[in-house]
Amino acid sequence: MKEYLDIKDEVQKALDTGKPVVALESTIISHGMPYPQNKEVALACEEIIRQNGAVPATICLMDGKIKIGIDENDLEILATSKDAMKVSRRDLAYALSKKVVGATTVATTMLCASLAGIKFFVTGGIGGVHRGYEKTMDVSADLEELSKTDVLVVCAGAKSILDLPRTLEYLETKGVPIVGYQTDTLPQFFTRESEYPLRLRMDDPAEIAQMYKVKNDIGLNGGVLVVNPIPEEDSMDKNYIDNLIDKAVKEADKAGVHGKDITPYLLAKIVEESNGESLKANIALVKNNAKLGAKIAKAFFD
Ligand code: PSU
Ligand code: MN
Repeated sequence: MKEYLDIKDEVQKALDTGKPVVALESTIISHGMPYPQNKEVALACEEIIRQNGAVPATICLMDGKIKIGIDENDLEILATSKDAMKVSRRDLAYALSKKVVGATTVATTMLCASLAGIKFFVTGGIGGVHRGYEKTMDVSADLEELSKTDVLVVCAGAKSILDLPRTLEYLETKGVPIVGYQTDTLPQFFTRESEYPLRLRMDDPAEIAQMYKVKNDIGLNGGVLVVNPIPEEDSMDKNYIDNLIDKAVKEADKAGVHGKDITPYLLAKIVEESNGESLKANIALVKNNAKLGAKIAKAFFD
């Protein structure tokens, strides 16, 4: 396995000396945001993680290796490449054996982080049960990964491109704890609240770190999902964004987009239709998650 891992020195050193490391995914860079904002956000998140006392490790695939921690040159490739492969769990062996440039999803980033011994991971939104699931059976591999891989994931909830109640049910069935950070309802990515109540709430990063320690101590397998609402000043008007997402979902259906292409298609449509306003919100919430993720990781090792 080691021959497939290319761990940056700084990251390896932090892992060896019991310092907090926070992983970041690359699908958000290659397939989630346009250039150059994708690159700017990736750099900003790494900086925020450092400022909050942890070492960042952006994860991707290059030259037949899983890169754990990248440099600016790698980032430029991920941010500009038109044919970076969106790599979910099922694509991982293929992408490594073919030595393609691979952007890792939440599922694959969790898996790779855990192979490297990283316990914390920050992203924007996770995949979930798609709307129209009854017809398509489209459930993101992210949920299955959360059920079996020991990584704590910080996100801003999920977008209503998904069937949110079914996503919550799925995670409950799979035994994934969802911790609302300073919230009692599932944050809906662009907005802070939703009508979907959460059962677990914690208001302090140290409390979350403590819970994660207990989970590890008792050998409970699987991830923890921490949902962190977008900052008040960056949140969008709920009606406006919900309507726009409804429209995008209908257009995707009409255009026959499905499978792994549907999430990137919807993300791009939403940015386009909102004239970039949604992108601003997206950037703000990812940075906000980077800060919380680093704080939890730091508290875990203190
Ligand atoms: N949702 C977002 N932004 C994203 C993604 C999802 O709001 O960037 C990306 C993540 O990488 C996630 C992936 O893991 O899309 C899910 O894709 P799928 O639904 O095909 O599993
Ligand atoms: Mn899918």
